[in-house]
Amino acid sequence: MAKLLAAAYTDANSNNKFDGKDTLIAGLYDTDKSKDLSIGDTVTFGTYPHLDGSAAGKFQHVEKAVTDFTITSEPTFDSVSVTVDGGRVDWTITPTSESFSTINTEPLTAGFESNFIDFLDNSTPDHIRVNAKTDPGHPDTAPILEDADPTDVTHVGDNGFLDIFIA
Ligand SMILES: [Ca+2]
Ligand SMILES: [Ca+2]
Ligand SMILES: [Ca+2]
Ligand SMILES: [Ca+2]
Repeated sequence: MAKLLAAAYTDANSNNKFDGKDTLIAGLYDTDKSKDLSIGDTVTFGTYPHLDGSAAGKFQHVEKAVTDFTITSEPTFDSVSVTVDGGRVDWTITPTSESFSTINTEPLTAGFESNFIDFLDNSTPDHIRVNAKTDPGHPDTAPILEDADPTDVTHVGDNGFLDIFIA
């Protein structure tokens, strides 16, 4: 099994670790076994959640090869961004948020295909956006627009609908 380099997942068993009980949103795997992120690695798409962590839909593309990438590793911004056919996929951790995005880069339809943000500091309500783009992940649902209720005490801090792992 190729090494996992980054993952966005729903932490179904609430242990803050990606394991067999969890649901993969999208993972980045060291397919060429170079031991680091390189051209030739692979994005594996999975399913995406609602804000309450329940299943919302599925990315219809299963895998995409990495054709370019950017790694940013700073104390306040830890991010992996890869280019695949039809767009870009980003995993990001900051001291105040975790986020995952799939971004369509076709000239006529450019923009977020999906965007999931878990704010850890309660500065902004957690939110999910899924749009009807067909790349890079190809969501199988109608567009989704969910914002956590700022008064909902179950939606403060680090929530399990989205956790980000960066190796
Ligand atoms: Ca887990
Ligand atoms: Ca590699
Ligand atoms: Ca949160
Ligand atoms: Ca989280």
